[in-house]
Amino acid sequence: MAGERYFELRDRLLDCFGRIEELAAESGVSLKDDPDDPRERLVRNFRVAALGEINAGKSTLLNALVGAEMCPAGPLPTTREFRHYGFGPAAGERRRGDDWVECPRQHPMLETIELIDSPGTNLPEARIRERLPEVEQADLILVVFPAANTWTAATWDIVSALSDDALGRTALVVQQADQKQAEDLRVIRGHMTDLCLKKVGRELPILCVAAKLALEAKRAPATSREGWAASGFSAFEDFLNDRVCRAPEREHLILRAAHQAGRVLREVEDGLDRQRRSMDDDGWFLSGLEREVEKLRDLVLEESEKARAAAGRFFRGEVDDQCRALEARLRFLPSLKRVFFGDPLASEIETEFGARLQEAVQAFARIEVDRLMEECHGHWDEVRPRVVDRMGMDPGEQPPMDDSRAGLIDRFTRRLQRGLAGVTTALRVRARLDPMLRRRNLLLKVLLAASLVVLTAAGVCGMSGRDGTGLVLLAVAAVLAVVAGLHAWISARRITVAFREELGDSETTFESALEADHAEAVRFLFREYGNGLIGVRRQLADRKASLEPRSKRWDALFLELKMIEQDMGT
Ligand SMILES: Nc1nc2c(ncn2[C@@H]2O[C@H](COP(=O)(O)OP(=O)(O)OP(=O)(O)O)[C@@H](O)[C@H]2O)c(=O)[nH]1
Ligand SMILES: [Mg+2]
Repeated sequence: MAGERYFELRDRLLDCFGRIEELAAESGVSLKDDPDDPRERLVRNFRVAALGEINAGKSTLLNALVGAEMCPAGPLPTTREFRHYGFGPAAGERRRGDDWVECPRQHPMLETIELIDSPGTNLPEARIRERLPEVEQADLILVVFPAANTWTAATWDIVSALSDDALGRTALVVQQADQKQAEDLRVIRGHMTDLCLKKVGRELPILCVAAKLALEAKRAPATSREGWAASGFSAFEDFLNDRVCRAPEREHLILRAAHQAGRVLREVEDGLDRQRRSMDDDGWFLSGLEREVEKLRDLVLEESEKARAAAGRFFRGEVDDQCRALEARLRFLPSLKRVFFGDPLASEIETEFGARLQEAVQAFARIEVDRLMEECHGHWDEVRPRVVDRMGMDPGEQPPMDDSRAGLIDRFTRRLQRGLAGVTTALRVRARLDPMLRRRNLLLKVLLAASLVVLTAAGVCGMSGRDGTGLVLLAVAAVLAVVAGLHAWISARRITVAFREELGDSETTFESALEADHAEAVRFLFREYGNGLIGVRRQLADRKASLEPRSKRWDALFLELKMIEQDMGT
């Protein structure tokens, strides 16, 4: 098929160019607008127009090209309007004005070469000149003369009317050459060349063909070998092929399109390079932010001594409360009851103290989490606009800590309470209280028992009439009871003071036991906070990963374009 190689190259180039643009769009590379995109004209099919007098054989010539009876032809004036044959379903035929018909046909040749048939130049109603600007757009204008009459004035007038530019794309065809001898044709050529020089001042290519024979040969190739040879159509098709492949304007267009594709490809390369660099920079920027978070965490850890001092205050408060509770329970009457029915006070105080410390730690955790979250929010408010501004990604309005505030407090508390178990054991509340209480109870018991024994003896003396002895013993019993009361009061104070002192000394034990767990809890909270940036890192990694296949596509397109350029040069 005429121009097959050219159209194959053109289609490869257009396809490659399209994919280069797709890659540019996907890579976010904005391309400069080219108001003079050669592809608009390149994508247009090659157009061949036939002009000439009635019965010159225009329609038969075009039919011979496609090898089918596509254009109506006959001995009477047949073509009465311009008929433009392009590729498409025949049902799409439609008129454009009263002298132009668009005639789509499913013939494969029309996919690349379109044909324009015209009414005879000497047909009275034909408005050839009016349509001439449109016909001049064709890539090849064939002016057809019947071999029997190559000097029809109407047709030569049209040749004279063609623009200089269009003349560069014009050839004269002597049709029905089978009706003339070779010698006659030689003379005819000579006359036509002279006439051409006279009319337009330049020589135009002249081709002699017998299209009817060529058409018959194409339709029945086996039986018409001689007819094909006599038709001179091979030379005509070679000429057409050469025109399609070497038409200077088309050659120029395809070259420009190839250059433009190369330019766009370079722009894409620059764009991908820029993106790669900017992603590396973004990576550094993120590392900077992560270091900031670490610094903030270390600052918080440095200041945690203050926070632990606050925890110490909590501890002191609890010790005071517990001492007051202890003192109240060591009063004389409650003590009396415990002397005779057993004394679980030490274990009660230990359990209560443990529970109060748990509560204290929880309150401390609440305050700490609030303080740390406030720090994190403050930092996030400052970091977020920087990330949006720099990377065009929004890391979210809130620092995306996995847990809610309640969850964080719970985890923080649990971590601190791990250390608290050790503290409670180290404080040995029960072990400290127990011996003191036991000593006190023993003395109380002895004093009260002695008082009771003496009281009983006083009663016996009274009953046996020894009133003097009875009274003395009664006094002794009273003294013993008073001593027991005094002992209860004094020992209660002493135990409370000793208890307070011993627990007070444990404040540092409490603080240092919290130290490691508190630091770990702070680190854990900041790890959660720092995870907010992991989402941004992940997005950055995805972006980076998407560059890899694009770079590979770029390489493939580069090679493809080079091969097209090489094929264009051969
Ligand atoms: N002998 C011979 N006759 C031909 C040849 N080509 C066309 N004819 C005949 O010439 C007549 C006119 O052919 P068309 O192709 O219809 O001519 P046309 O220029 O399209 O004519 P209009 O459409 O009327 O303007 C037909 O009867 C064809 O059979 C040829 O190569 N040799
Ligand atoms: Mg015709």
